[in-house]
Amino acid sequence: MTVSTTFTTQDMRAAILHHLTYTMGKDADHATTYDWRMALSFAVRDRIVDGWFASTRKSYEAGAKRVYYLSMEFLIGRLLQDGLVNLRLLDDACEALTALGLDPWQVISNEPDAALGNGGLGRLAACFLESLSSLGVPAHGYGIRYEHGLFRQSFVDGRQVELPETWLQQHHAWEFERPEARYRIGFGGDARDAGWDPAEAVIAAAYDTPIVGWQGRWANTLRLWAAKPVEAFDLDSFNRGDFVGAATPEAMARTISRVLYPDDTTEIGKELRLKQEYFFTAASLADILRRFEMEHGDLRKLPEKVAIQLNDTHPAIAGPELVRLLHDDNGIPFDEAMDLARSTLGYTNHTLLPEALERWSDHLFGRLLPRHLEIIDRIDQAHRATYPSSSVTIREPGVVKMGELSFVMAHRVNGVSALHTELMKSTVFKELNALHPDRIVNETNGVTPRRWLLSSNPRLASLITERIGEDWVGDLEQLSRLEEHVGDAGFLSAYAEAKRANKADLAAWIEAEHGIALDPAMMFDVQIKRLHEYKRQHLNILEAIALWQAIRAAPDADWTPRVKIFAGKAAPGYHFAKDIIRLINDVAEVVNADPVTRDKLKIVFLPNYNVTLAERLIPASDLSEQISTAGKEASGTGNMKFALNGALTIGTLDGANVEIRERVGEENFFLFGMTADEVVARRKIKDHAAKAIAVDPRLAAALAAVRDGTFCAEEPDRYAHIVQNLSGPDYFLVSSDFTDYWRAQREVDAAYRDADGWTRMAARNTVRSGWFSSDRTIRGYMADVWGAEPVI
Ligand code: NBG
Repeated sequence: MTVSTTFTTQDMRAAILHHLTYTMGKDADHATTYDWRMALSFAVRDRIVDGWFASTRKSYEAGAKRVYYLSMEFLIGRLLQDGLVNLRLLDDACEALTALGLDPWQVISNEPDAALGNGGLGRLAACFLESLSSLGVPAHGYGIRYEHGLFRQSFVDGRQVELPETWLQQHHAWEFERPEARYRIGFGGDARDAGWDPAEAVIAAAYDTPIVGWQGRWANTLRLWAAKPVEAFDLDSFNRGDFVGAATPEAMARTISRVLYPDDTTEIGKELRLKQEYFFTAASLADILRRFEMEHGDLRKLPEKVAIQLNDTHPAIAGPELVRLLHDDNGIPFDEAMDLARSTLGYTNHTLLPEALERWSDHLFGRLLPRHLEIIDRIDQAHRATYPSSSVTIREPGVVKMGELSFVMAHRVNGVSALHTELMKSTVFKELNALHPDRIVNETNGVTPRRWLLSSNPRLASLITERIGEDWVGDLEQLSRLEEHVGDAGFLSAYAEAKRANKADLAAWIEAEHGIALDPAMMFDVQIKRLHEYKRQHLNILEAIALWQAIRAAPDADWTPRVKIFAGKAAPGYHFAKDIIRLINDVAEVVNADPVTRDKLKIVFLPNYNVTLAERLIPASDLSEQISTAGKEASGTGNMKFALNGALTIGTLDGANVEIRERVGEENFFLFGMTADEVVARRKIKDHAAKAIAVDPRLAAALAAVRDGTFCAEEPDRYAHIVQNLSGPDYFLVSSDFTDYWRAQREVDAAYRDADGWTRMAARNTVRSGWFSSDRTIRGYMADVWGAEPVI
């Protein structure tokens, strides 16, 4: 079923022109870039569809176990280049477009970046779908077709401004609407003995996007649900002249799939959010059971044929909903229904931050989902009856705890890095782990090498292929075969040249888009991720301020020129994080204008961070900032992308940094800061921040500059609260880790001055990062959680 290799540039050209004419209804003389991009997308999509059907047929023929990945977020980014790369049609497409007189990259980059996620959790889901397809595992992703993805970020006077994101304003080339796949999803009303009469309902309507794997050998489906009204339109109201009233049902229903909640660590306790969660989970389960019954019939075989993974607690309602479907709707005894549901479900925890473990008021919960609340109480009672000495509860007076619910209703619970999994066992799920010692497993995150190396870093990818052939694309651990080349001067200089060229491209792009000139010889020091106090962008900017002050004090010393590049969004309601963005922008303005330091230190905050920008930045980075307070970053996946692309990490022993360091070698990693245990101990020391500041004059001076308005003369007090925080409570221990961070940064400077030594370290990062492929992660889930097998 491999995609035919006989598809040529000629065929591609004909296919593009065909779709331009008959799908877009344009002739070549009047076509816009959008028309050409859509025509190309349809031409590529055609190539995917045959393999997609074949995969579906094979899954049915094999009667294979299917994996269902339920996630509120799929941060898929652009799909055209992905499709071209995985089908190996990129060269043909570029040649065909060039022959048609077009700039291929202009056409390919016309695609909007589908931002149906906030950050790592959503991007992980997208990498997993691609790996599931590359491995040939029958799988579906299920999520929400948000009309508006994550907000578009711009800066006004250095401040973050949020604008609506409009990816669906243009037709989405990759999706197929499925009018036959519609489910009625109820809310509210009354629970009655083993039943439920919802008071209102909406329709969940399916839209399918094929996700093609490496070499087009397999394609799975991402099914996203849009909410629609049961009755499209209230004609009575309209005829009475009440036009607004007539449109109300539609507007109310649509609200459910209108926007992605712009927060990835704290939950907004909103009714709408709970509705979104139930909406997509219930639609997905109904769809899963429909497919299962068609194929296998006997619901008691569900766990043999179906594995459902809950991506964080957002779909946690799947536990009680599945019990409801099995028991209320299909008459299976309650306890058996509970066991069947548990054997089918797995739960992935992505954070230990207490504010992110969802809790709902039982009042709200009972109002929206009265029958589910009853079921949850029965689950809770059953668990307590089995473990009478335990104090674990799912429901407490006033609240329903989704973390506990997910744990109790899943046969496997996993963390996303070794450290995170151990912390889960010893903190949030300590008691549950003692009751169910085999339930928690670790599945360290990974990233797909197709997008994050082959497609986004073609220079490095070709160098690797030149040396070891191209099997590494489907088996990333083969990168270790490059180990012997790391001693080879020819390889190293080609490696350095690829990085240099990537940096030159990025510099040219930044100059063209943002008018900031960067010298590619400077070290590109990059921190890109959501803004959060635990991720400590403020530690990074404080170090930049201290460095600026040090350079000013001794301008002729032997400084290592560097540019600090930041990108990332803050949740709109997270004021402290937004102030950190503004501080970085303010500092950048002053530092970049300083003639004394200009050639040695630059600071750039690129707006509107998204997957596409990450693909641009990571291949061009020298230094990867992974500086979270130890114990707080569950895993990280950006850290893996950087290491794979030959950026050295400066980082704490947090999340997957620990495993990255173990694999790339401690001599190829700049470690600093307290460990997770030391963090806990340090917090107990009275005045820990003040004590740290008292012994480090650099930190004191940097904070003083922030405090006295050096970066905001027009409003000197603008950042007083930040300084106050870092001098007082400093929960994330920025001040206490500063001194060691400064030390590690100066080691980075020294290492970078030895260009050959640096390249060797960078190359070792690439060569030893093969384990961080999401193919490896998926194999882990298959073996430890799903019991699923590939079908190719
Ligand atoms: C995030 C963690 C990251 C981790 C990703 C993917 C949430 C709730 N968690 O450290 O913060 O890499 O999940 O596992 O978004």
